[in-house]
Amino acid sequence: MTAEYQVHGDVAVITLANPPVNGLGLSTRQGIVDGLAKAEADAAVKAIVITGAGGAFSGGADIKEFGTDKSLQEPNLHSVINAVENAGKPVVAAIHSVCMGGGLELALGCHYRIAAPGCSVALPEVKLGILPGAGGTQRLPRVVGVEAALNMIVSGEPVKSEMIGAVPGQKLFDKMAASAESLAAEALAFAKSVADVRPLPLVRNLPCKHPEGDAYFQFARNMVKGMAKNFPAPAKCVDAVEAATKRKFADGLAFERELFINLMWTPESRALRHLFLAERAASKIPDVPSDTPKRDVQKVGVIGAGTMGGGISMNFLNAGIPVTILETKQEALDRGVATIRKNYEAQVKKGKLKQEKYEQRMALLSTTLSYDDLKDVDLVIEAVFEEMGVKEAVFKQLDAVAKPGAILASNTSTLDVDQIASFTKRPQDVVGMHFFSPANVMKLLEVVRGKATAKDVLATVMAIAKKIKKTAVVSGVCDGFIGNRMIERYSQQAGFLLDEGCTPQQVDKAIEKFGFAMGPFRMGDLAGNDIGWAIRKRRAVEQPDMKYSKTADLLCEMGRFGQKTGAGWYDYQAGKRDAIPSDVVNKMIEDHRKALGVTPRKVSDEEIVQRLVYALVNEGAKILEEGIASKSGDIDMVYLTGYGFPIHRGGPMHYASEVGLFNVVESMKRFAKNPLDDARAWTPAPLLAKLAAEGKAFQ
Ligand code: T1G
Repeated sequence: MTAEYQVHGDVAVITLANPPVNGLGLSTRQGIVDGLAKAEADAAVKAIVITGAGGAFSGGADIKEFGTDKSLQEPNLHSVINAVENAGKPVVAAIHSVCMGGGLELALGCHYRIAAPGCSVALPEVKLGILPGAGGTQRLPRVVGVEAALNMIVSGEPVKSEMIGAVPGQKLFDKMAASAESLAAEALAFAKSVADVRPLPLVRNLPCKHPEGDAYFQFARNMVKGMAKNFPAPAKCVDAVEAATKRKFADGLAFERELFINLMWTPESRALRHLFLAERAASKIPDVPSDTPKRDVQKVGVIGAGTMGGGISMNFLNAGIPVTILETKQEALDRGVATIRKNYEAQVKKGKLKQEKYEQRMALLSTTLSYDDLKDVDLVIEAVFEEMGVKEAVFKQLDAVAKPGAILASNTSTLDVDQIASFTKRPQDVVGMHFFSPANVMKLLEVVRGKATAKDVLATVMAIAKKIKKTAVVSGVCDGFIGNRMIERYSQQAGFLLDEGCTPQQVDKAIEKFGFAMGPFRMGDLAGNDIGWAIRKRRAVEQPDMKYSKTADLLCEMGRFGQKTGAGWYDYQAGKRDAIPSDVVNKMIEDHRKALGVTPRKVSDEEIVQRLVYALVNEGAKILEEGIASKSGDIDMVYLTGYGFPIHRGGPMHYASEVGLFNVVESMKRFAKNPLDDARAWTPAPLLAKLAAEGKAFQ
C-alpha cells in the first residue's frame, strides 16, 4: 500500500507514500480509504491528519495510470474525497512542497487545511488538456472566490501557499504553519484543537456566487477564446466554474465529471499527456543510470563569438555559470560581446530582466584570444565554422590545452562527432551539443553521443541541459542527427509539391493551418536558403541518387537567400519580415515546370500536410530502428521544441500513431506512385511497416 497509517496520541496520521510525488494511484487511494476506516474504528482516535511523505503532499492523480483501468478502478478520487467528507472525525490536510491537481482536490475535501509556506499549489489539469475532475472546479471557488479560482484553473499555474493563505476572504487554508519543518507538529496540535468541533465544516456547503456572473463569465470566455485556439479544455474550465455559481453542488460536480471525461478522450489531451511523459523520459538515457556520477561544471568555455557562440554563452550566463569566449580576432570578440549586451539590454527595456541581473550576468563573461585561458574550464563548446578542417584544428588545440576531465563539446549541426573525437586523445570526453538558433531562446538541445562518449559525460551534459533550461534529447551520430535528418525529407517533399503545381504560399498556408509555426518556405527564408543549398551540394557528392526539386537551387542561383538578402521564396519590404508572394519566384517555378514538361495539378491541403508530415514520420521510424533515437517520444520532443511542430498534435510520431500507422502506410503507397516524387522516400521503414501490419502504435 502506498499510504502509511500511524497514530500519534489521539490523532491518526495517514501519510501518502508513492514516490516521486505521491501520485494518487489506485494503491494510494486505497490506502487513504483504509486509513480512514481504521481511524473511524479506533475510539482512541479523535482526529485525522493526511499528509505526504518526501517532497510533496501530492502531485495529483497518477498520470502514469491514465488510460489504464487502474485510474478508473474504485476507490476513484471522488470516492476517496467522499470518504473524507463523510468521516465522523475531523480530517486535516497537512500540506507542504507540492499540492497539485487531485492532491489539492483531496485537501479541499478535508474539513481543515494547514499549509507550510513555500508550497506550490495548483490545479494544472488544463496543461494536460483536461480540467480538475474531482471537484476542484466546484470547491476551489468556494474557498478562494470565483475569479481567483478561475484564474488558477484556466492557467494551471502554481501559486505559493503563503500567497493564498494570506489573502483576506480567501479561506483555502485554516492555518499557515510557521515552516515546513514545524508543519507536522502544528498539524497534530491543530487536529487536537478541532477534535470536538461539530458539525464538521464542509467546503461543499459554502456559498459560491459572483455578483456580476453573466458579465464576468462572458469576459472570461472572450479571454480564453483568444489564448487557446487549439485546445478545448480552457473553455470547459469556464463552463465548470460557472456551474459552481449556478447549480447545486451535486449537480455542479456531475457536470464537471461529464466535462472531465469528455476532455480525457480528446486528441489534444492525449497529445499533452504524451508530451508530459515524453519530456521527462527524454532526460533518461536507457544505458546511463540516473545516479551516474556527474562531472563538476563550474566554468564554461565557448569557442566562437558569432550568433551561435553568443547565444550559447547567454544560456550559461543566465544560469549563473561563468563563461570565457575565445575568438581569433579582437573585433570578432567585441562584436560578439556587443550582441550579447544588445540582447540583454532589449530584455531590460521590455522589463523582462532587471538591470542588476543583467550586470551580474555580464560580470560572469570574460573573453580571450588565447586557448591558454581555457585551461581550467570544465566544459568547452565550440561553435566555429561548420567545416571539418576547422573543427579538427580547434579540437587538436583543445586536446592540448584543456585540463583532464574537461568535456569537449561541438555545436555541429550535422558533422560526424566520432570523427571530431578522433582529433583528440580523449574521445571519451567528446560529445555533440547541438543548439538551435537563436541558441539563447530555442529550448531544444540535441546531445550527440559518439561511440566513445563516456557515460558520465552524457549524464553531466543532460544535467547541465536541465540547469540551462534546455530540453535535451540524445541522438546517435548520423548525418543531420535527428532533427535535420528528418527536415531533409520534409524539405524534399516541399520542393516536389512546387514541381507538381503548388505555390510556396499554398504549401506554407496548408501546413500552418495544420498548426506548424511556420511553413517550409517561410522557414527557409528565415534560416537562409543558402544553408540548404550547401547541404544539397554536399549531399549530391555523398548521395548522388537522392532526388530533389531544382527550384531551391534555381532560387539560390538568383541570389534569393531569404530575409537576409531581402528576397527569398517571398519578397520582403526593406526592414520588414512580412512574406509577400513573389511573382518572380512563381514565374521561375512555372518556367521550371514547363522545362520538366509537367502540367500543374491542384494539390489538396490534406495531401500537402500528409506528404510533409509522413515524410518526417518515415525518416523518424528509420532513426528509431537505427537506434539514433532511443524513443519515439524523443523524436516528438525534437520536433516540438526545435521545429515548431504543433503541440496539440503531440509530435510527428504521436500524430502518426493517432492517425493510425496502417493509414499512414496506405497514404505512402499512393505517394510512391507519383512519378515526380522520389518513390524510395515512400518505401515504409521496416519498423513502420511492421507496426502498421500489427495494428500497433509507436511506443
Ligand atoms: N503522476 C505521476 N507522476 C508524476 C506526476 C503525477 N501527477 N507528477 C510528476 N510525476 C513524475 C514525473 O513523471 C517524473 O517522473 C517525476 O515525477 C518528477 O517530475 C482528478 C486527474 C509535481 C511540479 O499535472 O507539475 O490530478 O521522470 O521532473 O520538476 O483532477 O512534476 O522521474 O519517472 O516534473 O520537481 C495533475 C504534474 C494530474 C502535476 C514536480 N497534476 N507534475 O516537478 O519534477 S491530473 C499535475 C508537475 C489530476 C484530477 C486530475 C511536476 C511537479 P520520472 P518532474 P519537478
